[in-house]
Formats: sequence, C-alpha cells, structure tokens
Amino acid sequence: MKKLNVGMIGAGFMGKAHSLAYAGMPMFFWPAPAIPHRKMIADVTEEAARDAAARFGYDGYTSDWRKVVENPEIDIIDIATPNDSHAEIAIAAAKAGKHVISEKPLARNAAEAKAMLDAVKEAGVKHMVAFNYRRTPAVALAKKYIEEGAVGKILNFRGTYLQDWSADPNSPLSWRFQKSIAGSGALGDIGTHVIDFARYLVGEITDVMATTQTWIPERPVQSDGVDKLGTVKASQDVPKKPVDVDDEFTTLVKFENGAVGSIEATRNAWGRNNFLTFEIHGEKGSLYFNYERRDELQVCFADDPVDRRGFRTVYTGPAHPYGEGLWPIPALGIGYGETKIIEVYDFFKAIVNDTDVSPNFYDGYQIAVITDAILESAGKNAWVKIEK
Ligand code: NAI
Ligand code: SOE
Repeated sequence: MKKLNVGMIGAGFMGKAHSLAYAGMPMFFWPAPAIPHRKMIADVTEEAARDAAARFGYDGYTSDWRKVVENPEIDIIDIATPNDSHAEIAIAAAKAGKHVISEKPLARNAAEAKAMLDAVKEAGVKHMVAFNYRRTPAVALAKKYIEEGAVGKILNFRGTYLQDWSADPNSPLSWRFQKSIAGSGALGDIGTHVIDFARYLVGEITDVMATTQTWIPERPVQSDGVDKLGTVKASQDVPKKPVDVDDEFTTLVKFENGAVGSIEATRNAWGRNNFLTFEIHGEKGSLYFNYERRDELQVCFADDPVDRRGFRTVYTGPAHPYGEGLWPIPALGIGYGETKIIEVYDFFKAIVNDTDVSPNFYDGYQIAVITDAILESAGKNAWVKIEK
C-alpha cells in the first residue's frame, strides 16, 4: 500500500491532535487511501520537538521548520503552529512541491490567506484548511438532509461558539490575545468555525453587520509560547499588557441564496465550554446541532403529523456519514479525535485520487475575507459587503 510521509510543524495541542489522526486513520478507514508515515516534527522549542517525536511517533525532529519543508522524502506539510507562521510555512511548502494542510484560521487576514491560496494553486499541490468540526458525522448528516431537500429552502441560520476558558482575567496573555500573532480574537479563533458551518450548510455570505467587544482589556504576560487555554493562571505579581483583539463578536449575515441569520462567538460565557451550535430553519423543517452533544442531530420535519411534530434526536452511527469506518453502534461516542481522523482520511483521498477537497485554501481565504469584513463592519457600525 502507498505510504505518504508527513512533516508536522508545531508540537502543541494541534500537533498532538493531528499526530493522533495520522496514527488512527488506517485503524478506522480500511483500506486506507495511503498509510501516513510520521516522518519528522518541528517545534521552535527543541525540547518540545524531541519529546513530541518520542510521544507522537516521528522518526526525527528539529527546531527549524525549514528542515522539514526541505526534506525531499516528505510528501505532506502539516501546519499546527500559531496563526502568524501559517503563511510563511505554507508558501515555502507549496514552493517545495508538498501538499499542505494548515490549521485554522488559514491566516491572520485575507491578504495573507490570498498569498497562500496563490502559492498552492501555482504549485498544483493539494491543500486543506483544518475546519474539522464540519466532519462531525452529525454535521455532515445535516448537510446530507439539506442537499436532499429534507428541510426545503433555508430561511435562517443561527450559529454560536461560546467558551469560558479565558473568562477569568488571570488567564494569561497567550498568543491568542495578541493581534500580531492571532490576527483577531474570538472571531478568528472560534467564530471562523461557525462561519465555516454557515458556508458549508447554507452557502456564500454576501453581507455582514457586526459588533465586537473586548471585555478584559489587559492580561498578565505569559512566559512561554504555548497557550495553556486558561488551565494555568498567572500569579498576582505578574505584569499585565493590553489585549488588542476581540473577546466576543456578533454579526448579522445575509446569504447569496436569500437566507439570513446571525453568528456569534465569545470566550467569556461562563458555563459554556465548546458550545458550538447551529440552528437552521427551512420551509419544510429545522435542524439543530450542539458540539457538546456531538452524537446527536436534532431534526423537526413540517410534514410530520401535527400531533407528532417536534424536534427529535437522530444519534449518528453506521447509517450516517463516515459510519462505514467509525464505531459500530450509534451513540458509542464521537470524539474530537475522530473529527481529525476523518479530516486526514478525506485529505489523503484527495491526494491519492487527485481530487479536490474542502474546506481548502479557497475556503480559508473566503472565511478570512468575511473575518476582515466583520472587523470593518464593527469599526464602521455599518453593513459591509463581502468581496468575491
Ligand atoms: P499551542 O500553543 O498549543 O502550540 C503551538 C506550538 O507551535 C507550540 O509548541 C509552539 O512552540 C510551536 N511553534 C510556534 N511557532 C512555531 C514555528 N515557527 N515553528 C515551529 N513551531 C512553532 O497552539 P495550538 O492550540 O496547537 O494551535 C495551533 C494552531 O491550531 C492555531 O492556528 C490554532 O488556531 C489552531 N487550532 C485549531 C483547533 C481546531 O479545532 N481546528 C484547535 C486548537 C487550535
Ligand atoms: C481555543 O479557543 C480553541 O482551542 C480554538 O483555537 C479551536 O479552534 C477550537 O476548536 C477549540 O478551542
């Protein structure tokens, strides 16, 4: 069976999640399109790279990502670093003829994302942006129902991503709170997952009218580069620096196909953890999904008998998208890891079969255009049209 060598850049949270996905993919999906081989991992911190090579199963490690990109044996570059390095690494990887998968958001802004898109197009390599939540089987099932016309013409999309890991002002100023590294705050970090849902399930967004807030204007400075996601709090004597990104945003949206809706995200919603939801109202029914209950898709069909009509729960399993490879009984439990395994599976299929895959760098770029427009709208307090 064909083997594809992976070079991983970044050994933090996503370095781990993606490595697990490469190891797990052939265990779930067999025959696998190709066997992932974990060849080399890079992290700016040499110790982190060395530990990760041992823990995550790579042949070698380095503290210089360029050594991975230049390695002729490597087929795929996987970018799992903070957002400020995605563009530089992806462009170098494309120039070296490697297929590229990058974590989201694709870049800090639309200009960077466009340069990445141009580079992969010019090189003719496969490209993917890691909006993995759309690969939750219940989300893919919603897409199937929509395509089959089960809910009719879509009228409204309401999406949220609510978290509380940084609601405590003593959660440090990690890279996620610095515009120069992250690009934007809750908007780029978690709001973009909802924008991906909206585009995937409903269609292109044409107009936004937004507001943003920064609830905690300064935070204690963090001493190292890894974001511990609020699990390690700073002590009182640590100096503080300003936060220059949003903690929260809300936007109204209009879609090309006439649907309307709203998207919001916040990191200040006490009690909400990974509350990534959508509710879709169509002329013939409604769909509701909440990632905190990710085995379930709530459905209501208007043509059900009136005395039985109401939301009911479909638990995803073998009868549903990706069911052929996942667990054999509905509701055994889809995890975060499975969404990443499916992502890698689809990416490998695209490489081996020479087909397109989405979300790709075009989608990542379009989401960056929408992200920029949301910031512009909030700044101007006015509707902003999305450039195509
Ligand atoms: P993290 O803070 O846990 O880890 C980042 C790692 O990258 C650190 O070990 C750091 O030393 C390393 N690094 C930084 N610059 C580097 C460079 N130039 N070369 C090599 N290594 C470098 O960050 P996390 O959470 O893994 O986030 C990474 C990316 O993944 C971000 O773009 C983030 O938005 C995205 N992400 C996506 C998620 C999803 O659900 N799809 C979940 C979490 C993060
Ligand atoms: C932190 O908000 C974070 O890790 C995001 O960066 C991810 O994209 C999201 O999936 C989980 O939360």
